Amino acid sequence: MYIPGLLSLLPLALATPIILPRQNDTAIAPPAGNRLIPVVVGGPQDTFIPNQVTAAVGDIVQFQFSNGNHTVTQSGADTPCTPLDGGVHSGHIPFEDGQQMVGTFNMPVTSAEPMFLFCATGPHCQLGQVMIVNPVSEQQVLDYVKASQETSESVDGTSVVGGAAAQIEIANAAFVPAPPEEAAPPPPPPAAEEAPAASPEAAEPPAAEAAPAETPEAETPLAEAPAEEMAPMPSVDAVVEGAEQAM
Ligand SMILES: [Cu+2]
Repeated sequence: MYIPGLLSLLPLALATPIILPRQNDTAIAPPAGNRLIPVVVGGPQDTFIPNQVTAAVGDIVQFQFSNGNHTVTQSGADTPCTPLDGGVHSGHIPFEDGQQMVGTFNMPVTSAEPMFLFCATGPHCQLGQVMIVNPVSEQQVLDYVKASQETSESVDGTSVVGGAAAQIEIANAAFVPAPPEEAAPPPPPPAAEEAPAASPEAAEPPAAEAAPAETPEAETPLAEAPAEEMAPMPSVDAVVEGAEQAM
């Protein structure tokens, strides 16, 4: 009675494929549900980068907030730029010039279904600062961006839901911050309006004189010239101006 029962399992065991780990793979993806997926929020432009990610249940999307002041806020598929009831909201997380720590929002992925996210700051959503976790297609991302751009304004989120705010060192961030914004430029001198529009170009020293000096080097086969003795590379401007002189 025992043995026939065991034998009856044999066909099932033989039919089950045996998957051996492939140890020669150079890059072994971590198991699903165990990944930290970085997404950069803001920066020189009001964007999510990337604006679509594929995540398994249990993965954590780590939003890293670059320059500006942004949110990660969940909307419905058909209600762009408007918070979904009970949806994820990070609150507004700023990044200012010189900051050495980067604000993050770690969002555990709880569903493999598409998840629609936008930034609720000002007009950022209308500018296309939206993304989808687990989109069904690239077209769905395009459609969501376009639908967001067609809205007239965003609705802000309220309380922080669906993740945890934290910080990482900027050296470990997935982005390089935008260069510090310069102080407001000084007002133009009063006489500026009378100056011809072309005066800045005319005031530049002509670079054409440098071009003829390059000619002998250009005729020398590069391979024979030791690198130490080569003349410095002409600037792009000098090359362009030299070419213009030759025409
Ligand atoms: Cu934003």
